[in-house]
Amino acid sequence: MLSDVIRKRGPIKKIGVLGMGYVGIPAAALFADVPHFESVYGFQRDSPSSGYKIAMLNRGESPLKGEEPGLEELLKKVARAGKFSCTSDFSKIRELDAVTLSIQTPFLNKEDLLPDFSALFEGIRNVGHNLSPGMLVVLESTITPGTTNGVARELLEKESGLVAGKDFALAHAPERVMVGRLLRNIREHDRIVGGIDETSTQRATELYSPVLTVGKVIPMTATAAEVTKTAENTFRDLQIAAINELALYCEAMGINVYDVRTGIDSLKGEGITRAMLWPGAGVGGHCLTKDTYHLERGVQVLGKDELDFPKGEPSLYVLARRINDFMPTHMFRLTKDALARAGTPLKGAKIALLGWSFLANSDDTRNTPAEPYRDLLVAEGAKVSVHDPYVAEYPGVAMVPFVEAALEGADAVVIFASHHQYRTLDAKVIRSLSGKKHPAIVDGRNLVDPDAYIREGFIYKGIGRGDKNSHAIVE
Ligand code: SAJ
Repeated sequence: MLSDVIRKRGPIKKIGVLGMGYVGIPAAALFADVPHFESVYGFQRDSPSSGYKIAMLNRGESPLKGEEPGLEELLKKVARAGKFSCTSDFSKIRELDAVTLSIQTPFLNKEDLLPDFSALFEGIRNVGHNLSPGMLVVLESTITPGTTNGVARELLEKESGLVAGKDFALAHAPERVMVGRLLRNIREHDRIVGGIDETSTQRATELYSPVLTVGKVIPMTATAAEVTKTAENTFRDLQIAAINELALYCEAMGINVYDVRTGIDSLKGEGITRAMLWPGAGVGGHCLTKDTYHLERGVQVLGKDELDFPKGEPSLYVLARRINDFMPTHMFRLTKDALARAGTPLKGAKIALLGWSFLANSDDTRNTPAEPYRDLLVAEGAKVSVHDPYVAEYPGVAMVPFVEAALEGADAVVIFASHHQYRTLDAKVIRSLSGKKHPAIVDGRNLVDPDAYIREGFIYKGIGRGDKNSHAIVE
């Protein structure tokens, strides 16, 4: 019986975390900070692109560049205390009681719903190869429903020769972190814990409970945990698509979506929530841009003969993805229209693109909506100069270190991320840097006051600002 094997092994003391990224690094540091956990290994492949993290982490330094309150201090503390170290030697997994995997699970092809599990499978094989009886394996990555009990279990059993649920415990405990608040999210969000059986759920609960301050463990089956995670991101994406569509409607009807949003949001009380999110220039990141497809694939694989759904109708969730993926194109059209009002052709126009990362105040550029937007401009012969206080370089993109350099001679200034550095942008200063009679300002995050720019002779365009987008030009 697995419970006997685990009882013989005793309480969890030594832990390993595979994948030193936005999820794995804070998770490992928090495990290492638990007094009754003896030691934590962070496992990182010593690859040309990310091997540098190993030495940094062993010095107690965080390789994450965005603002992460408390992470640097905690890493220094646990590294100096000798409770946390980073290695590329996966054979050390043999010494451990529990291993978690926080490895990226992008999609190869969204149309065919084909996920790219190559990195995750490599991690699972490394664990399987070094698995011993009584160990706990937890998948934290967001995965297609059915993966834990399916291919992950098979791979571990094949590599180890052991049997899940009999010789070792296996669970899915999806991460729920957002860049900029990694430690707080792990401590304060409730933790979904889904074992392949009751004993696995209990063992995983033993691992996560000590890290939680406000949050509590919510136990369920492994597949329910996979659906919970993919669905919560799918629903968020759907909420964003709903307000983005409303923003497009408001532009067409000549009204301000933010007035409407305030109105709808005022319906409170009686348990009524009208959780309105915010329209914008697009949805990026590693999560909302793909988790819908994990859910879609899950129902196709697990529920293929059971699903009762209106014939020929598209998935609401996939439609939401398409609406959110359309927003960078809409930003392109707003830019083109604004320049046309100034009589400036796109070909040869200088565009200052402010904010390359997908989220405000972060360095995370995964699936940034700014990229498809920039590509559309470049295809039309525009010259795009990109500034982001958190992103110094990006393959194939001309990043400039100072915002003034991007604004110099700009025909249009376009806001894609609402970094707090941009909150103090001044219309007069930008006008003089641009040197144009009627520069354009295209606001993808409702960051600027339209009137302050219109007064200075700018041509203003904003997502959802139908009330301003056809304003009279001030000469
Ligand atoms: N966005 C909008 N409007 C909004 C909110 C976000 O346009 O009202 C855009 C953002 O600009 C960004 C994208 O959507 O480009 C994603 O933003 P996000 O705030 O959802 O950030 P993520 O993707 O890092 O975080 C989500 C969160 N999921 C949910 O809240 C259900 C987080 O809790 C998850 O841990 C994370 O995905 C993940 O790792 O799965």
